[in-house]
Amino acid sequence: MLTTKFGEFTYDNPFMNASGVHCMTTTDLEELAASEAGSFVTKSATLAPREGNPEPRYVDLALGSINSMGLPNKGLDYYLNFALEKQEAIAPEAPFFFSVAGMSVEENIELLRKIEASNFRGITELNLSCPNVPGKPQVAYDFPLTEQILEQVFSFFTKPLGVKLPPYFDLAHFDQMAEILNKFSLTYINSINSIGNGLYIDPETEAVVIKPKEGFGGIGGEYVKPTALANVRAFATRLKPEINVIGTGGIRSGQDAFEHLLCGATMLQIGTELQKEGPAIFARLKKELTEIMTAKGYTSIDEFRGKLRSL
Ligand code: RRO
Repeated sequence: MLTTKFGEFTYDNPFMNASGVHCMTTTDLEELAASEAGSFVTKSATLAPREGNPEPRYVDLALGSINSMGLPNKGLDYYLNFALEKQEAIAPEAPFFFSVAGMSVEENIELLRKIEASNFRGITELNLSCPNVPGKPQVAYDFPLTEQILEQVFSFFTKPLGVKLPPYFDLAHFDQMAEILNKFSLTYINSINSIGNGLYIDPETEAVVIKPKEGFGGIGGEYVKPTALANVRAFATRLKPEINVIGTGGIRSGQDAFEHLLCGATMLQIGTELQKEGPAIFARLKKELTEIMTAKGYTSIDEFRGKLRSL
């Protein structure tokens, strides 16, 4: 009932983690592989391991989360070794996702060259939207730079590739970014990363709640669902049909998942709510989405995907 075709691949269901949540270590990744998730993605990797920003750097909030992790990760080789070791055990028609996030254009190219040269047979996600490295603006808010990076990448990279995008807030920006993305053989785009540089205040202590960047951090969870739905819808209606859309942002229930699918998403990623509930969330989401579809008389996701009605 929840079977999902994504590019040339087929997954048991559309649910997976959002990169950054429950995917830092091989133990985390093994737990996702053993869960009811349809697939999973690794923490965005840099060439060298990084400690990330000082703690506290992630806080759960009543309506979501705020984070300024600062790209802590164990380095490309750690995740690539895991991927090469484990990919055989996973059906070739349902490979997992590998996220990379270089701190410069040159680092992004080097990361992707290493993946290209390896035996990795999965899907690669280039994160162009990390909001939390002090002094490094998000690449995907710089349109000419984004185009330049993609031109370089597609001059040598031949494996399935997607990009993780930040939220956009203006129809002109959706138009401009979609025009750039449509020039390339992308397998997918993933919308959205956290809404960058929000500020949460604890009124009791009169203080911010995370230590890095004077408390500024990426916002996720319930706060961001309308922005995420808008970005999924905007790109699903502007991108060429070969480019799939992964919907990420504010999915806590089967209803939220259903709405992302109506907007045109193909796979669905869970960040904040996975952090709060752990991998058992995937069984719950599958059950809730199945119940909604059954109540509406749908027997497959394809019957309603992208079919959001206008007034
Ligand atoms: O590690 C982080 O601070 C982080 C990253 Br790379 C990202 O892409 N999105 C986010 O909310 N945090």
